[in-house]
Amino acid sequence: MRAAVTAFVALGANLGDPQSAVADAMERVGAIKGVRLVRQSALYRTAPIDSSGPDYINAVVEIETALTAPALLIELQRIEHEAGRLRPYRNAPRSLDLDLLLYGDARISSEALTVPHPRMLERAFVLVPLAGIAPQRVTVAQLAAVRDQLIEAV
Ligand code: A4P
Ligand code: MG
Repeated sequence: MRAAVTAFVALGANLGDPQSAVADAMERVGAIKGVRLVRQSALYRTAPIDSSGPDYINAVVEIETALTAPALLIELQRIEHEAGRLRPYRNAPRSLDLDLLLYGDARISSEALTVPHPRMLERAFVLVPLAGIAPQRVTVAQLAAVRDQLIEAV
């Protein structure tokens, strides 16, 4: 069996009942075969960034996984699909968005997958929950750079 890799997944939703959608998705991520849920952040209410509609609920989970990054992405997309995710246009309001933030120390740049997630450093809705569960992964300067974005723990 492959050695387990530590990875971080960001969760976001702003349609329907986003709090339940994110809480439920955390459980579903932990239930993927080949994934162990190590830590889950608090849930945060955040103002939409480059997006429209109601406030988002965001969170981050740390996992250990025996899956490759592409295999993990497929599982995350299956969970999005099961949550009723539609993709009418980029950054549309969504019932559930799951993004792979970090996969060990891997740098991946394929058509389907870019890791580390290219926009994670611009976003308080990623950095604040990530800092809550893995403070060594986020610097004070990175947090300072997004401090104007509205975010509050639920
Ligand atoms: N893809 C490439 N790299 C990755 C990765 N590391 N993780 C590809 C996940 N997917 C990755 O994603 C489009 C394609 O990105 C996928 O087919 C996959 O192969 P998508 O989820 O279908 O589309 P999207 O959500 O519109 O794009 P994306 O890139 O997830 O959007 P962003 O940039 O993440 O922004 N404001 C608040 N407050 N909270 C939010 O959660 N989210 C967004 C989404 C915008 N504003 C937000 C929030
Ligand atoms: Mg996405």
